[in-house]
Amino acid sequence: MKEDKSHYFIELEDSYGAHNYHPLPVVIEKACGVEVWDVNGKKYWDFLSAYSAVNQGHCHPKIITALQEQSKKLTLTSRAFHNNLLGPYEKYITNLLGFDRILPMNTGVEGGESAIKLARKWGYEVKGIPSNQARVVFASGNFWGRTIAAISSSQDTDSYNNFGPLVPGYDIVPYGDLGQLEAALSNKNTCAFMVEPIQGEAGVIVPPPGYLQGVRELCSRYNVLFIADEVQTGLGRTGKLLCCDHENVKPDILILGKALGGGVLPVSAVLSSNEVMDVLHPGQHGSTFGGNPLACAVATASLQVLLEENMIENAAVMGDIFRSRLGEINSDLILDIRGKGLLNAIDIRPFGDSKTAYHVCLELLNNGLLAKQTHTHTIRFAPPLLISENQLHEACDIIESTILSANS
Ligand code: IF1
Repeated sequence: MKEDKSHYFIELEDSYGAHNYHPLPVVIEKACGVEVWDVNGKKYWDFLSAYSAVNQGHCHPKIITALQEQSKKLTLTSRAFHNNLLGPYEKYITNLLGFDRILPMNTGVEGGESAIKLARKWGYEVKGIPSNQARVVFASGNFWGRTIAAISSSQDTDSYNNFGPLVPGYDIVPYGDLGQLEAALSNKNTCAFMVEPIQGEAGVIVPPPGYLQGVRELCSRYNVLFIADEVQTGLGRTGKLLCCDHENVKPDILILGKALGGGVLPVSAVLSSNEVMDVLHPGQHGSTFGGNPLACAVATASLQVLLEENMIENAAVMGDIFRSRLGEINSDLILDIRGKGLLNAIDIRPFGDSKTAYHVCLELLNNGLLAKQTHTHTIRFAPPLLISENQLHEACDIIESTILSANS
């Protein structure tokens, strides 16, 4: 019996790291495309993609080359000086996505914080909201990161409990409910509504058809900025370049992150119009690493491979096949199947002696597929967007056999 090398690494993390996660018991050592290998050499299909930060597949050669080549020349100047990568990247991404300007940041939550700062300042200086009275509306079930501002909009006690005092000036409305949204937007002090086009952490919650068009119309009617948090849903994940594209809706502010860094660097971006971006003047916002040349090179390659290798269309096609395969699984454990493109989830009925989605994920792990549960009963499935049909069927065979045997 070969020794399991995982324990050594798991025990080191347990001894020396903060216990802010409860990972599945697997230690990954190598990855390529849709596949990862643990320290024992066992292969797994990656159906989490680092929560959609690896849309382009692990260690994509073009992205790695961009990282390697730029890192030999120039990695960081700070914004105290110009560099020869930022301007071309800013032109490329704003033209690609149809916005006037980009505010380059690093993590997704910095993108959210920056968007809220922009919206509040626009509220005071353009909409005319009285000083310190600006309100931002969020949808129930939202998740946009772990900073104090982000957890202040959360309804998940684990996210905010004992981290107070929280940020004031927030209102929460039910996700998908345009009537209650209108009531909140009609408040003259409301400057923005920040929403995920599909809620990721909440469990891949897809809003009713027409919701995003309704959001767009109401935000325009009440002169409120529509902020689309596409950190998880953006960049091809749902089978369109942006999830808002499913309803042909353009937000006033777009937040990108995760896969913008191609799975190799934290890169995020806030994109908007001149009217909104022009409220920012030198010294009013910034970031040491925001817009650094290495991130610009990696983000450019990350966007190019999505388009050049047709990963977005592939996500749409493979997503349809994936959901139909899940629908063919003859098991009463599956209570719901939902998603768009390659952002999907299933709800698992509690089974056996109080077994839940977590136990199914453990069995999937044993059978060679990595997926993670969220909120006890939901399993999110989000493989890299370049997955082939053959790979998808192999993975679906594992999911099917695992679910059919889970309750036997
Ligand atoms: C964790 C969750 C996903 C996000 C959306 C902004 C951010 C995220 C829609 C912030 C980040 C990450 C955070 C990570 C796990 C993961 C996650 F389960 F926590 F909620 F994806 F669903 N907007 N989501 O999903 O981006 O600052 O992390 O770069 O905190 O455990 P970040």
